[in-house]
Amino acid sequence: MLLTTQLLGVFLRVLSNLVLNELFQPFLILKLFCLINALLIPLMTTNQPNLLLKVPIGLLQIPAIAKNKIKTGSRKIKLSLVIPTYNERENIPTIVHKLTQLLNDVIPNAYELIVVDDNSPDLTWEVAQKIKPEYPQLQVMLREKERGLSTAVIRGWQIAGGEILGVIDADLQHPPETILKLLAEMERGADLAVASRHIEEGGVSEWNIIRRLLSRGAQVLGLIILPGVVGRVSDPMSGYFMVRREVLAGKTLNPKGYKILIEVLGRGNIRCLGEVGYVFQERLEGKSKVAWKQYIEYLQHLLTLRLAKWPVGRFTRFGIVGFSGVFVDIAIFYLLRKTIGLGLTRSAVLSAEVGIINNFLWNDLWTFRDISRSQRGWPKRVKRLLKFNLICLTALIFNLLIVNLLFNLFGVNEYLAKLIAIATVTLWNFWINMKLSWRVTQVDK
Ligand SMILES: Nc1nc2c(ncn2[C@@H]2O[C@H](COP(=O)(O)OP(=O)(O)O)[C@@H](O)[C@H]2O)c(=O)[nH]1
Ligand SMILES: [Mg+2]
Repeated sequence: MLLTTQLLGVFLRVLSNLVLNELFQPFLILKLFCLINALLIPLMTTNQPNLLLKVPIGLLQIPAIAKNKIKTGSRKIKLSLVIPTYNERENIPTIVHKLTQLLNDVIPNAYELIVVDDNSPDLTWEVAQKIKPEYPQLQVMLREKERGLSTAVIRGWQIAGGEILGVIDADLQHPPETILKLLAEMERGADLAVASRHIEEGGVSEWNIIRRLLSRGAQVLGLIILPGVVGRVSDPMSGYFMVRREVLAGKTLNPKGYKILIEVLGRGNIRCLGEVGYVFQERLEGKSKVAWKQYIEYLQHLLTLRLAKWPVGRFTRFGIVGFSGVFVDIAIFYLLRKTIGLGLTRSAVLSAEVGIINNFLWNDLWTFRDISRSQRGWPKRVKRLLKFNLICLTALIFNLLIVNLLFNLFGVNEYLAKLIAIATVTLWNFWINMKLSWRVTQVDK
């Protein structure tokens, strides 16, 4: 396509030159020479074996249609496998060799290996460049301005030509043979195929108890903060997987640290999942780059994804409605006490109930209107009101418990204790009501 446009451009320019030539005959040959050069030089350079891939800049977004079709010409790429590297000069020739052997058997010419190196001090990228003539499927990207495993993988995917995007560590801790099983899962229709240490045929080689605990601890933490994401696969910490381009296309990714799979699970439209077992091998060459920083980044990453999934608009409306309820409650309390002269407890109970009904109506008409509209009819509305009432009652009990606990047991200032209780109870109220009173699964079809 680009070639056609370029040729058309040249044709038009030549044509205009010919017209101009009527006036400037002596320059024609020189101009033609320059134009042919302008066309040929970029074509020649993209075919140069020692050319590094251009590092994409800007947002971490995967295009829906592969951008590097020019490079690969008519060759259709099925799999683009990124190999992120940092100080892996001893490992890179072996992993490239093994992967090439395996993939040449099943999808010759229909795959590419993309090494993304973050300017390793041991010059891994240079080693990869040197072996390129032996491996026509190999390409190398050298990043000098960015650092980090997850972003390296995405930068590689951004320029990839395949419909399936994959990642594998360079250090041979991910057995290359498993790549074929992953590919088979994708060919069976999976949107995401993950190599897992925690299913049959999976495991870790010689991990000590601390390392096992840290790995499992990270998984449990993920399950607490992001159950709907982390709980979808048995090994959410895996860095060895394949994903279909279309499930990520157009999404803005924002991973921190090492756990790219969590980002893919959290932001991708993944319906069909496949898992294959593998044993995480010991490193023979080079060193792991994992440090405490990666654990902090992991926690940050989980929280960022949690926030991105939080229904901010709905929660804001719920908060505003809750605030309006306070005024209704106080106004009714005042009326009952001053004008009717009702007793304190009765006034408090009645006014609280009016406040609850006020909140219910606004939430039903505004906060959750999309859901209540599809669950019409008074019986359903009354059911929602009863649930809402019940949840508010549990919230009141919680409120009392928290204030007492903070004030009496931990000696927290009573107003601060009350504020903490209100914040906690509002969150609880919102969440439980969303899950029970205005449940999306009850929507009438
Ligand atoms: N491009 C890039 N690759 C990295 C970075 N950190 C680690 N890697 C690569 O990611 C893979 C896994 O890293 P490693 O330190 O072995 O993690 P571990 O196996 O969990 O200990 C290896 O291929 C590393 O070379 C980084 O900052 N940038
Ligand atoms: Mg490793």
